[in-house]
Amino acid sequence: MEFDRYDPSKIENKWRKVWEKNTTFKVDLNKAKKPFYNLMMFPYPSGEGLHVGHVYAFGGSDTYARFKRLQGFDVFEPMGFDSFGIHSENYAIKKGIHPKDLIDETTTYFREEQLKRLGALFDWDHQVITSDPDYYKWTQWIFIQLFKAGLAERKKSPVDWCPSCKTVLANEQVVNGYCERCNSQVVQKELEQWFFKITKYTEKLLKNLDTIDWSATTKLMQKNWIGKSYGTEIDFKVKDSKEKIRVFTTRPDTIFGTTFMVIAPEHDLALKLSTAKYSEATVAYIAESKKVSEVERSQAKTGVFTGAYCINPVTGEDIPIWVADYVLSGYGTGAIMAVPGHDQRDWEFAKVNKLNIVEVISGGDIKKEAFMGEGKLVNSGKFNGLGSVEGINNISDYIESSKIGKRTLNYHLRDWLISRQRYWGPPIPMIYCDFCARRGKGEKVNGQVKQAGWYSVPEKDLPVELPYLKDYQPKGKGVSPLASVPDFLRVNCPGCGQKARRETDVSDTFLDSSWYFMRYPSTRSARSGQVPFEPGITKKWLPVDMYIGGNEHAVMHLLYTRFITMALHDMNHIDFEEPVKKFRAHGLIIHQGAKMSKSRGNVVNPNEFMDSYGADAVRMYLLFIGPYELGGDFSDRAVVGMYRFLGRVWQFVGKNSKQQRNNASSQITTAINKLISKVEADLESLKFNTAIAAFMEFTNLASKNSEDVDQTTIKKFLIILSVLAPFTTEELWQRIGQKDSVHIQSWPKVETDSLIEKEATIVVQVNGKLRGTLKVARSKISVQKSVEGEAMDLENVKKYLGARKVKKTIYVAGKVLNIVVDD
Ligand code: ANZ
Ligand code: ZN
Repeated sequence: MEFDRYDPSKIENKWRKVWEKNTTFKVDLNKAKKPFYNLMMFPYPSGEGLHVGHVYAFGGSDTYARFKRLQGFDVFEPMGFDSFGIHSENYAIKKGIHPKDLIDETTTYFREEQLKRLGALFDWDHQVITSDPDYYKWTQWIFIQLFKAGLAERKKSPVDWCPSCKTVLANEQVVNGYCERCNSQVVQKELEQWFFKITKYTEKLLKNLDTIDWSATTKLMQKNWIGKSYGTEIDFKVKDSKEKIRVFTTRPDTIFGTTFMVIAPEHDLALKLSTAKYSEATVAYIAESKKVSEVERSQAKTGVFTGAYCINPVTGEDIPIWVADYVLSGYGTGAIMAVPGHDQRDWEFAKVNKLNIVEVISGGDIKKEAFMGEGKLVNSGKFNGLGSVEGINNISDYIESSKIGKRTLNYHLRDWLISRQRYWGPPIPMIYCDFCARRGKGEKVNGQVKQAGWYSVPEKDLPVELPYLKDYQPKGKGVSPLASVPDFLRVNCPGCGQKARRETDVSDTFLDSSWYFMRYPSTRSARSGQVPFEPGITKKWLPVDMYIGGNEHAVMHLLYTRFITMALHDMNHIDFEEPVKKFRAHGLIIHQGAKMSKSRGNVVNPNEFMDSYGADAVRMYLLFIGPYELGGDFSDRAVVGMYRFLGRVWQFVGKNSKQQRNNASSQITTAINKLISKVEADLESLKFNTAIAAFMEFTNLASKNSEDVDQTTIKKFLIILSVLAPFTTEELWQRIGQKDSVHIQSWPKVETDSLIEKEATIVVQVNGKLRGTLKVARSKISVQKSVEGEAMDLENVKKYLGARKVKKTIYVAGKVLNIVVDD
C-alpha cells in the first residue's frame, strides 16, 4: 500500500465502523478474568453539545483505560447521561421544548455525533439515562430503602430557596449565597422538606478517606466541607433570671476577653430576654433578618441590644446580650461569647456598636484588627502566661470541673435536603394519608411510626411515573407543578386504603448520579427489571477501579455517592463501603483566558476541530496543553501542531513500512525502550503531556535515523501510541502489514539491558579547562592508560598541550580526565 498524505477524515469513520462490527472493545462482563472498571463522569445532556472540556476529561480517562487494556485487563468503560434535573429543565424552558422531547434529541446528538467520534472504549450496550423509567424506578427504590432505614426524614427547617429556580436547594448547591445553577441570590425559608441523614455518616465519611486512593485536593475539600471542629460549650448565666445561654467556642482560652454575648435571631431566648424598653426593636430586627440570605447575614454586622445581661463565669462581670444575625441558628448552639480582641467578626461588631475590646492574647495589635493567632494569655487571672494551646486545655478543664460546660465536637456538614419543587426529576415515592396522620398511624421505621401519615409507595408499584405535563414550568408557590395534576396526586393509602395523596416534589439530581455506576454493569442482566444491580456482577465489577472527573464535584456528587454507598452497604445490598478505589481530578480547560460559557461566547465545540484535524489530534492536543490535574487554555491555532505531529508519525512509519529488517541500531533500541518505560510510568500517573513530549522526541530521532529502525521498533511504537491516537495507529498498523488490530496487542516489555548505555562520554581537560570529549566503551573505561592515550590523540588536546610536559593526570573513571602541565 502506498503512503499518501495523513488524512484523518478518511480513516476515522472507517475504523469506527470496523471496531463496532468486530466488537473490538467489547468485554463479556460475566466471563472477564481481570475486571477493570474505568468510570468517567457522565454529562448533563442539557446544552448545545459537548465542549472541549468534556473531550479533555473523557480523552484522558479513555487513554488510561486503553493503557490498562494493553496491560491485560478486561476494561469496562460505560457512558450515559445525567438527564434529569434543573439544568436540563432550565435548558428546555429556554428552548421552549418539553424536557422529555429535548432529552431524546440531545442524548442522540451527544452520543451519535460527538461521543462516538472520540474513539473511546464506550460500551453503549450498557448506557444509563437517568430520566428513563427503568432507571429512575430504582432511584425511587433507593429513596424507599433510605426511608425504611430511618435515613430519610421529613422535617421543618430553615432552607435555602432560589427565587429564580423556584425551588429549595441543598447546602452544597449554594455557593457563597448564590444558586449554583443560575447564580441568583438565595434566600432563607422555613419549610417542611425531605432530608437524607448524611450527618449520621460524618465520622465514616471522614475516617474512610484514609482508605481510598483519591486526589489529595479532593479529599481535603471533603474534609473541609464536613468541617469537624473541636471546641467547648460553656454556660453563661443570665443576670436576674433562671435562664442560661450555652455558647460554643473553639477558643476557650479567650474567655476573659468576652465583652458581649450574641444570640441568633432564631434563638429561643431572643425575644424572651429582651426587656420592655428594647422588645419592640428586637421584634422588628428578628422579622427583618428572616429576609436576608445567609451570606449577607455573615457579612453585615447588624444587631440589637436586648437590654439583658449575663455573667461571665470566670470573671463574674456583667456582659450585655445582643441579638445579631451574623450568628447562625443552625450551627453550634446558636449563641456565642463575643471576643472582639481575637475574632474579626466580633471586632467589627464591637466597633460599630461601641463595645469594649480587651486584649487577652498577646502578639497582635487589637487597635487595628482582631488578633486571631496563638500567643500568651494576658489579662486572664490565674491563667496568665500560658500559651493558647495550654490555655484551651486548662480553661476547658476548669470549665468541666466546675460543671459549667464541657468539651464537645461540631460538624459543619448538614443533612442533605433532597426535595425539589420542580417537574423534571423522579417523583419522590411517598404517600401522605390525612386519615392515618390524625390517628398517629404511618409506616413503621425500625418498628416505630416516626412520621405519622407517611408511607412509602409499595415496591411493586414502582416506578411512580412522571406524567408528561404540558405545563411543567415551576410555579414558585413552594410546590411542584405535579401538585396541580389530580390524576397524579390521588392514590389510595397503603396503610388504611382511604383516599390519600402523593408527595409531589421530585428528588435532587444528585440522587440520580449518586448510584449510576452501580447500574451500568447490570443494565443487560436478565433480571435488570427486578433488581437495581445484579449481585454477582456487582461483586465482580465494583467498586470502581478508576474514576476521573472534575473537582467541582468534590463535595456534592462525590460526597453523596460515598454516603449512598455506605447506606446501601449497611442495609446489606452491597458488600463495599466505598464506591471508588481511585479518583483523580482533572483540571479545567479554559478558552481565551476564561472559563467557557455561552454568555461569554467562548465555548469550543470539538466537532469543528475534529472535522479539520481528526479526533486523535484533538484528544492529543488537549492532553498536551499542560499537566492533567491543572488543565489549561485551549488555543484554536495550536491544534494544528498536534495534527502535524501525527503527520510526521505517518511519514516516518510510511518510510519504514516496506523494510523487513529485524535489527535496529543500539541507539534506536535504547531509545524505544526508554520511550516505553517513560510512557508507562507517565500514563500510570496521568502525566499525558510529558508522555506525548517523549513520543515527539523519539519520532524526531527515528525520522533522522530512518535506516536504523526495524519492524519490531515500529510495532512497539504503534502499540504504545495507540492509547493516545487510536485511529491513526490502527490505520498504520494495517499499512505495515498486520492483520489483526493494534488494540488487541500487549503492552511491550521494557528490555532493561538495552537501557544501559554501552558507551561513556568522558570530559577531557587541560589544566582544568574543557578541551574535548571522548566516547569510550563502558567495558574499557577502567583502563586509565588507554583512555589517556586516546585523549592525547584528540586534535584540540594536542594543540593545547603543545610541547609542554605532562606533570600528572587526574582521572575520575568514566567521567573526567584532567591533564596537568606546566603553565
Ligand atoms: C469565641 C471565640 C474567640 C471564637 C476567638 C473564635 C475566636 P468553627 O471553627 O467554624 O467551629 N461561632 C460559634 N457558633 C457560631 C454560630 N452559630 N454562628 C456564627 N459563629 C459561631 O468556629 C467556631 C467559632 O465560631 C466559635 O469560637 C465562635 O466564636 C463562632 F478569639 O468563640 B468563637
Ligand atoms: Zn391511611
